[in-house]
Amino acid sequence: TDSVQLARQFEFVKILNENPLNKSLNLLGKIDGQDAIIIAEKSAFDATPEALAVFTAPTTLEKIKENGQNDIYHWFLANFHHENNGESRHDLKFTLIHPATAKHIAKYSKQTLRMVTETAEIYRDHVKSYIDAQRGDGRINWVYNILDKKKEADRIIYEDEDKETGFILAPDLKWDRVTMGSLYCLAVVHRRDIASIRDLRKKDVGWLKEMKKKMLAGTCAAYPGMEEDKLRIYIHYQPSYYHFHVHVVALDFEGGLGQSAGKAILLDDAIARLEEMAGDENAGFEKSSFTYFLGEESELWQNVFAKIKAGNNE
Ligand code: M7G
Repeated sequence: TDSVQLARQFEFVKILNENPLNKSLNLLGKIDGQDAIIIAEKSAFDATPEALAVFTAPTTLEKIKENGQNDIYHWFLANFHHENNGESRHDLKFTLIHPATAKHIAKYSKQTLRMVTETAEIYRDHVKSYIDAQRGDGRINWVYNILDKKKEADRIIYEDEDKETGFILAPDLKWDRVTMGSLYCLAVVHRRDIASIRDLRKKDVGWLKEMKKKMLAGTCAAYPGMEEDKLRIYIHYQPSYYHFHVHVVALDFEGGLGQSAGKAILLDDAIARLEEMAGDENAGFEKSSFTYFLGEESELWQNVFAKIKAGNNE
């Protein structure tokens, strides 16, 4: 068609924008001496045999390169379509969880989300015991592997070794460690007595502020070109893993639900809330309400909030 002819005449001038999460690319070019723009987007996965071949056909395994491993988690870079792409560029990143638990299967399944408010009473009567149980069953072994330097030790970006106030900063498994626009690192604290934001108290403000400063400085030192005010630092409530950790992510990166209201809380906002809180240094988030979303497949929804909702509707 005429349109195809037109597209074929596109002469590339420069990249206007690129987005690693949407896999989109905006290009400026010329056709017949006039400016032209191409807005390109990689198509979504489909479930055809060809699309799934890289995971189902062992013969394609040689194209897969390990990019990290910790406990039951293995992450890889791979070339999907282009045989001739060589080592230069991967076009697929994937994580393997094995053996996966029922909780993993629930977390990664498509599901309806529900907004809930966790009052201090609901936390005390239902959620706290759930969180305590999560900490016991090996689900955070991967965190202890990082803290004990049994895994990922070679990729630590920064460490504050203080056992009370220190932490280890390392790339998150979500990140390919190459694409600056999707920079994603994780700080895990050395102390093991904080399961979530619920356990933070006014007396923690000092080290939390220091931690934030060191996370910013450590990330920028490790990745030249990165600047402190191009980073977003937040925690999750609810998190998937109940050992206190903080996310540091490129501001450009559009991280979907993990960055949305109802899940992500800026570390600075958490600190400010603590500072403004009435009470002595032992006052903390125990008395607060938190509003967030849950998937219907999650235990918290099924065992706590769905029942509360059913009770309210009786
Ligand atoms: P979260 O807020 O507990 O859960 O964050 P989320 O997955 O719902 O965001 C845990 C973070 O740790 C996530 O960003 C994960 O990608 C990351 N992560 C999980 N595991 C199992 C590993 C790991 O073994 N190594 C590293 N480096 N990061 C991990």
